[in-house]
Amino acid sequence: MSPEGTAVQTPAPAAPTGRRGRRAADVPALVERAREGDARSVARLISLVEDASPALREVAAALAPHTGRAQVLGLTGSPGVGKSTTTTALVRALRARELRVGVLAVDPSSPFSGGALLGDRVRMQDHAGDSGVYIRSMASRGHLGGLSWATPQALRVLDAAGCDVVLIETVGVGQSELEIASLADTTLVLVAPGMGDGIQAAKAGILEVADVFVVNKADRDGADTTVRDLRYMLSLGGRHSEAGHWRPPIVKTVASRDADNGMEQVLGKIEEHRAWLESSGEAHRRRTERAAREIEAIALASLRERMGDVHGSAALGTLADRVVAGESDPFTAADELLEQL
Ligand SMILES: Nc1nc2c(ncn2[C@@H]2O[C@H](COP(=O)(O)OP(=O)(O)O)[C@@H](O)[C@H]2O)c(=O)[nH]1
Ligand SMILES: [Mg+2]
Repeated sequence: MSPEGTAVQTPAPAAPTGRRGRRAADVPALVERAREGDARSVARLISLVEDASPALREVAAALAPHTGRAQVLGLTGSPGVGKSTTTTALVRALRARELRVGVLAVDPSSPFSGGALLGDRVRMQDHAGDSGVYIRSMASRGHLGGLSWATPQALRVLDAAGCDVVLIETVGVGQSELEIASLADTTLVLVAPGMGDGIQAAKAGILEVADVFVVNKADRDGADTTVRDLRYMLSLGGRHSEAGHWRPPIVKTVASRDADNGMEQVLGKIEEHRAWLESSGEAHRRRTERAAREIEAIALASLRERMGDVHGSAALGTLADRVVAGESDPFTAADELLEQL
């Protein structure tokens, strides 16, 4: 893997739709090189899936036999809690264990929002010269969270490329934390003292998605109060209190420190969670659920595309006219539309 190839730190393309007008890809060769660790091929494959290029199906089929090995870790939490800093620190800790690591940074805010995204990218550059790390910023393409389409495919690329661990960073806003939880084997929810996160977490249903709570910025006042708040909320019940269920541990970290920053403890809890996932059968359940969601998202996108065709041929318009005229009802019309597909 060459250093320039490792700088997979391509900014999100501004255009909302795919096709970069490149020559057709030699997919089998790209997959072969990606599996040998060529970062440029990994980057190219991610671009192909991200752009929903015509080669997408061929890429997906070529990757399939080589996937299912990577451990997927999701990091979510409010802006500013330290997700990018923690991601960087975890990458360092995982690299110290000689594991190959992939990072997908998904920022649902526009690439034009500047500051935060740029900051993320600069910090991530810490690892840009390291040949065992792939880092990729994902565009969110406008739709909420942006995870449902391209991220699972990018994940497959990194998995097939031999990453032992893939970290997905996403801002915890509504839908996206649910999406990340469905993608990840283990979801880390980050909170920080003094951000009102405790209350926020309860509101946003973050308690339900957290496998491990990380109270970052533990060098600041109020970290113990935050831990106590979280512990109290966990004691109130929810799925975690059922017998045999995983109880999310709470770990304090100072991600911005180079040493003694809590990352070893975080990795320890992730390992415990992984063991629980395997022994409880939950690992298989989550992976099946993940595949089902992927299939569903692709099927829905395909359905919508075909409805567009119907729209083009005016069939949808005709049905709509009949509903407006009271000659049909929307349910009957929808059945008719589906039959025509
Ligand atoms: N004091 C302190 N600051 C931190 C810590 N972790 C991150 N930060 C700072 O918090 C700010 C936001 O961090 P960032 O990782 O970009 O947060 P993100 O928006 O969640 O990705 C940055 O200025 C970091 O340097 C920490 O443990 N302690
Ligand atoms: Mg960030």
